[in-house]
Amino acid sequence: MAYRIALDSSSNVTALDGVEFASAPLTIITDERQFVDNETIDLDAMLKYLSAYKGRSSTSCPNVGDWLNAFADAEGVFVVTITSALSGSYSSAMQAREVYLQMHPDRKVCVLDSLSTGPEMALIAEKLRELINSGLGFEEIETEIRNYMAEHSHLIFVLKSLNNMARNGRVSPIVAKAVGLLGIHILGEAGSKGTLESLHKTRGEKSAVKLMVEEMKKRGFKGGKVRIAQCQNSTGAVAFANLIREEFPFCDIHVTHTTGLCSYYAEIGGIMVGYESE
Ligand code: X90
Repeated sequence: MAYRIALDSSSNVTALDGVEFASAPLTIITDERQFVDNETIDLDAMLKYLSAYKGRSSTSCPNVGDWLNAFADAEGVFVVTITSALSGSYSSAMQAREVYLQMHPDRKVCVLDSLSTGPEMALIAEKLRELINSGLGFEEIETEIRNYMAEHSHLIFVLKSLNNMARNGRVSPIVAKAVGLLGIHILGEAGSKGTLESLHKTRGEKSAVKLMVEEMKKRGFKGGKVRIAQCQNSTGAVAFANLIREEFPFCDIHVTHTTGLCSYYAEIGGIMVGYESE
């Protein structure tokens, strides 16, 4: 059976070597413009436009058709979505699954709610690729990946602004109130129910990245894989990566940039980190 991996664009993953892969786009919407989070998006132009724009803005998840396009014609599809606690992407992928299985009753589609987003989804996709290429059957892969997601993959992040999260009601008013204060960084994680949980409010990025490493270790990080997505903050991301390497010199770390959806919500300066625990 030929397998395919489909992620929504909140993963920031635009290509995945060695396996069939597709991304289903989310969209960033203002009263005047729309930015579809696919390979055509001009991120610098979007961020520049948004920082000058004073009106309403929001986002929307992939629709059923977008997901069906991402499934293409595969015999077996593994789908990973952004947390269902904050987006309709999971529910839309489940509807696409129904349609797909009606058209092709002999095929298989497994839709996984990441209860997270960004670089944790990238880790899940990499693990799926490893499982697929090791020749396991569909159900075995599903069991293994659910275990990986429940026990070993995590998301932690530091953000300089939560304006767009607050504006769209995706974060509690208590958390939202703490931001906007000059120089305050919010350190948070994807909680077990798939919502944003705030861990620390701290002044200055240096202390924020240090705290991030400490929190990772508290959660069982012992030098496993680390995937970083930054929004116009490669300096901060590299400083954080170097801090990890001081303690874990052989750690497998990759730094990329956020694409449209995560750039909109993590905002300029944001650093998102997917990591593995033992
Ligand atoms: O369906 C939609 O319109 C998408 C809504 C997405 C809302 C959340 C995006 C979060 C992006 C911000 C930091 C990480 C928060 C993680 C919480 C689990 C990145």
